[in-house]
Amino acid sequence: MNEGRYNQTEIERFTNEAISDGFCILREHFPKEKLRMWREKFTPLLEKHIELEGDLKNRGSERYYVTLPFDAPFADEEIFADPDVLAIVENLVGKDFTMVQLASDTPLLGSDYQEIHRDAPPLFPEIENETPSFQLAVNFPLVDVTPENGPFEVARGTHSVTKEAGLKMIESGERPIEPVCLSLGDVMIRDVRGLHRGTPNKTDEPRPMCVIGYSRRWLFRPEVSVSIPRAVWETLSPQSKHMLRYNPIVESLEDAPKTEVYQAFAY
Ligand SMILES: O=C(O)CCC(=O)C(=O)O
Repeated sequence: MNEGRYNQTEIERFTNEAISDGFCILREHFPKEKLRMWREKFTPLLEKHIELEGDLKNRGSERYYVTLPFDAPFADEEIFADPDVLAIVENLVGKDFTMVQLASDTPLLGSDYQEIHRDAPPLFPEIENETPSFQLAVNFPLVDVTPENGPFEVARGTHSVTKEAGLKMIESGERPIEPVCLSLGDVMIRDVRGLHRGTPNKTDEPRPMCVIGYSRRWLFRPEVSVSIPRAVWETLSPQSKHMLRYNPIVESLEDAPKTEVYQAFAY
């Protein structure tokens, strides 16, 4: 039973919005103070990542994908097991869904427009129909997202048609690609097939956007995972353990992969 901010009717409304548009937004949902603290802890992680990544830059120039360590402050059930978010996630991808990813996307000054893409290949490329949702991204920024600092752009309804059909809808103007300006605390739940792109950050400040991935119970995504330190695992609720059940448990985060394994990201 959902014990969040929203009642069942409101949860159904968000769910229906995500089914028709490919995404829904819960405004002012996560506590700003907590996210400011995340930003403070994230800054040195980003700096270290940039140093290690060198010339790879697989997300485009001055744009970085950084996995967040599953430890304080990021391994926070108030965020990844938020009751409203999980109620909508379950409506969209079914019971026994799994959490497979906790990471961030950050464009810096010098970043550019990405190619319009999806984050997952079609489940059944041999047919011209799309299925209901099977992979979701829950996004929330660590700063206010403005037209200047590189808003994520997405075209409504393109998750439920083939990529080719979606691109035509964008080209004809039937489904324009629109910037999504989220404020600190806002949360977007999206089907990763919605056609989207990153845009240039024209400011001096990084624009970190967190991403939590949730999948249908049968979907295996070897390109992402959450390395869970045993000591953190022991503190988790039964619900969180169930959701995280396919992820590796490590003795220490030192045993987690040092370089990002999620390299192919655009389909
Ligand atoms: O964070 C963004 O602005 C979009 C990034 C993105 O779509 C990606 O790197 O796949």
